[in-house]
Amino acid sequence: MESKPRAVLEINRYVNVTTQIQYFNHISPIEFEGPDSTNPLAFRYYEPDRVVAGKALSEHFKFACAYWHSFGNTGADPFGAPTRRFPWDDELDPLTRARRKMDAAFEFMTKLGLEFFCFHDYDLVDEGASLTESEQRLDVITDYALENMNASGIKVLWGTANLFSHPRYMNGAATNPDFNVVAYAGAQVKQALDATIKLGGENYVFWGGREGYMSLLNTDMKREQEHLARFLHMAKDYARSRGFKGTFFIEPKPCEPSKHQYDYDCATVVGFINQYDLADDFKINVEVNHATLSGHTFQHELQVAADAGMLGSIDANRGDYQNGWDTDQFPNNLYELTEAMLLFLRAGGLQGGGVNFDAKLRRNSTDLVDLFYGHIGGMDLFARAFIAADKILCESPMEEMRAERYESFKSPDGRQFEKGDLSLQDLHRLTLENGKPAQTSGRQELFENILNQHL
Ligand code: XLS
Ligand code: NI
Ligand code: NI
Repeated sequence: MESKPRAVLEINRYVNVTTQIQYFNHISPIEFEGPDSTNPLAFRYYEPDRVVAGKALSEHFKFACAYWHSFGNTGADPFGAPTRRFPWDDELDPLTRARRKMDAAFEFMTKLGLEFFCFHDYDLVDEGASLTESEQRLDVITDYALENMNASGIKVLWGTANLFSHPRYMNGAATNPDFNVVAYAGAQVKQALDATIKLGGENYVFWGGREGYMSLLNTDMKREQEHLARFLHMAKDYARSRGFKGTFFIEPKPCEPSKHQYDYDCATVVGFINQYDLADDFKINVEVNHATLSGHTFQHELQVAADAGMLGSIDANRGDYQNGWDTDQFPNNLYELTEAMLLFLRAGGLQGGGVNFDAKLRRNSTDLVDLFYGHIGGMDLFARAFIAADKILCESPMEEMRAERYESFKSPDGRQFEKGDLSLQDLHRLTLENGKPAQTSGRQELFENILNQHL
């Protein structure tokens, strides 16, 4: 096992440079201690510098913290009040509150060794009473973010705009039937892009929670989708004109909050990107729980994105097998994630993106330390699954067995078929010549056993 020096772990600032405030002072930096460790605040598998499949684990994953869940989710649900009171929320002034929240976020990420974060515009600071006030607040807080980023080495994996919480978006943002709302959404995306570019964000995400419909009775679907495409082109053109070099990701989700969302799943988004000529700039951010909501496995969604050359980034979490909504739990299923990591490795990893923990604590996990447990578990699981997947690909017969199933296409006729040199009449003639095909087992149980034997 080779290892190489790790840039970001050299961060040595666990107290905010300017304010000296600490929120997690009872927690020391999380270290790798190996599988036998009994310390709940240590990594057992995630060793950032460990080189697997040609690169350090930290480079394969580019783990990111989701600002909205980790520092914004208070545990409120439709049936009950918040269960978590964040200490920084005691500040009454929105900008002071935003700064304290950021102190907490940077202390947390530094202690955990998270090298990236992702944000919505109004995660960083509360939306103001007007567009101008919001813009002024974003200017101030992004200055503060830059100071913290420079001091810690932590970077922005992607930024995005919250185009779903405010009531003005109840009928959609880019797909709203009211042009004035579409324009407002555009203004907000311009500001979110400005913030992302200012912070050196590596990518920009569009998740369209309200881009869809509740009833076709009152909806012109074709027109709304054309508006969405136009809107994405405008955003891309603006960002490029400002020198943004990163990738735009669309994050599919079938429903919730809208009954039917236009970015239903990866196949839908691949079709949309191609149909509207966005393929040079747009790829996909695949979220585990959105995959399962759309009736697919996460593995299926990764494969669809990868096959289209659009596997950009991952929102890591998991759903619940018994209920049908986006529970956004931290990942914990080793078997499923190892299968996913096989596809990740075969695809050559992510194009531009990373692994963002779009995951929230359960409502009854109420301590700040629970944030550490959630992320440690997720990071360890990814590392463990990845190492297992790499072993499966390098040491087990799985790849050969998979290739063998397609062996017959190496025959002269099979090759001709793949090249497009056979007609339907040829298939008819060949079948008359060759007779009935022999039965060939798919060996699914054996494939599953091989996977299990490597966990
Ligand atoms: C919600 C989405 C959201 C996006 C960013 O379901 O996952 O959190 O990742 O807007
Ligand atoms: Ni997400
Ligand atoms: Ni989600």
